[in-house]
Amino acid sequence: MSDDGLPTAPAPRALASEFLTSADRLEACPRDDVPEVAFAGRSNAGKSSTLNRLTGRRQLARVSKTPGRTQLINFFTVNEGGRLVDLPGYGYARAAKSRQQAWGHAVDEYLNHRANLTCVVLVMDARHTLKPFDRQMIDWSADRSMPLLVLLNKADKLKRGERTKVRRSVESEVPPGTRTLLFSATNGMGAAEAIAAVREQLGGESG
Ligand SMILES: Nc1nc2c(ncn2[C@@H]2O[C@H](COP(=O)(O)OP(=O)(O)OP(=O)(O)O)[C@@H](O)[C@H]2O)c(=O)[nH]1
Ligand SMILES: [Mg+2]
Repeated sequence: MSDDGLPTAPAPRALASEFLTSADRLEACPRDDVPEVAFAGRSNAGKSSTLNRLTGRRQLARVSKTPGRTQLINFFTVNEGGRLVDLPGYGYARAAKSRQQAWGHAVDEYLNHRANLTCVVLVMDARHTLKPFDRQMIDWSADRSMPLLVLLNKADKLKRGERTKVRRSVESEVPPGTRTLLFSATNGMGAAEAIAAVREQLGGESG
């Protein structure tokens, strides 16, 4: 029950998932026979943490304080159907240039040629304004009419007033109708909405 005596909507179930495989290039990806929702974003924005939150598994995807943790494209099978895909972060400055380019190439290929990609979840650090990579992803999605979900992660680090400001500012820069959520992989803010949105993209019931 909520404060006003009305029954509260039940929190949606997490997207129970298992690790499937990793790939370092498009040809090494598993068969493209089920829908995939991919998590993209700058290095250290919290893509892997977000995936863990949405799956209800603390250590499904590897998380690290050091940017550049995720170096391969990681696939997770969602038990109720479809896959979640953890992409290496963009802009990990400390990796050797050649390796940076190799990862970037794999991500580009994945995004541009993966036939079963149904939605991109752009994970951003809510404390930073839109960076060039974020703008590129937003434009790229709009050009292809690819559904985009923007998660303003680490919102637990912002005061309430700052959160509202960030959300409005990002909303003014994304195409109308783009879902933009304040989110925290750490404390679960926005997780219910994000789970519902991802489930819907994977072809399941959003409720
Ligand atoms: N306070 C706070 N910290 C977070 C949140 N999400 C992630 N972090 C922290 O941010 C750091 C990076 O998290 P990751 O999930 O590894 O980030 P990533 O985007 O997968 O990073 P790469 O794999 O390097 O691209 C870790 O220290 C996390 O604990 C959040 O919602 N709030
Ligand atoms: Mg990661």
